[in-house]
Amino acid sequence: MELTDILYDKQNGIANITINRPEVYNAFRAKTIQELIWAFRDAWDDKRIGAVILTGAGEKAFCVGGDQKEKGDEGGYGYSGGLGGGIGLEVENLHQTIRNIPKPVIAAVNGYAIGGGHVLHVICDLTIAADTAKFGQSGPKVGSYDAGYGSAYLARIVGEKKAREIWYLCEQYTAEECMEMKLVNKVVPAANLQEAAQEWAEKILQKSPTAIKMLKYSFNADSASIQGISQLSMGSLAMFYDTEESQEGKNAFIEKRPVEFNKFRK
Ligand code: S0N
Repeated sequence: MELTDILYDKQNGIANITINRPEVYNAFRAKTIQELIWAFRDAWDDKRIGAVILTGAGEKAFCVGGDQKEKGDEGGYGYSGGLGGGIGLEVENLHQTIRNIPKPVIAAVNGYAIGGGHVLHVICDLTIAADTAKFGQSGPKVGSYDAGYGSAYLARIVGEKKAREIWYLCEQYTAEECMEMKLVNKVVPAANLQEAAQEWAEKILQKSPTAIKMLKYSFNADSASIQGISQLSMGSLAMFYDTEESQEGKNAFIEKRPVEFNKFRK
């Protein structure tokens, strides 16, 4: 596959995947998601690989979710391949691939992890954050939501009350605050982030691959039912994206103006 939206390399048993769209804070479009799925599957299939590191290019952002500028007037992200539950992005497939790859995935969060970008780090097995990183959900501000892993699995990590706060208020949280709520595993100075992620990946590589694989399956089993919730979420999102309410959120963000949601209250 010709890679335009991500960087991918494999060294010493570690696969490094970097979302490479820094001009839009590493927001993803349909092609980005396809490339990410391809890279995770390649790492899955490669016997030499024992761990994967996911990060973002530049210093500003890990990933800020769906690229609002690529969303079509009809609401969806425009990818017409028929995959992705109708939203135009195979996000649900990507989430499932990160969950199912039988090798730990470490998110190295180098800046903003917002919206669908935040969901990506939530799904990864481990998160190491730069001390400059910022975390949060923004869907309700821009007429969107992830009512699958982004909410249900998040609640398992931070608890129901905190997960509701994160989604209802759409505020941003520092790396230290995320450490307190157990949403990240470790906070390091920004300059040491990639080195810290490599160190943890190397430690994993010293362990029994079968034991690690079975542990990942076991951790996944308890939350496996969320996959069905995730499919429902993406299916409903496809319908929501076609509404005036959702489009008002997207348009206000692109036009850099205050959003006007009040008229949609029923
Ligand atoms: C990240 C934020 C907080 C940064 O703010 P700051 O520092 O003030 O910079 P800005 O000037 O706002 O941004 C810098 C440049 O980057 C562009 N940009 C930022 N985010 C996006 C984006 N998502 N899409 C396209 N471009 C983006 C800005 O436009 C700006 O470029 P210029 O100057 O050229 O205009 C702030 O930017 C922010 O809040 N961004 C929006 C984040 C966002 O709303 N993301 C999507 C949220 N969606 C959800 O939460 C839905 C849930 C979900 O998980 C999902 C599920 C399925 C499918 C898709 C999604 C999905 O993520 O949409």
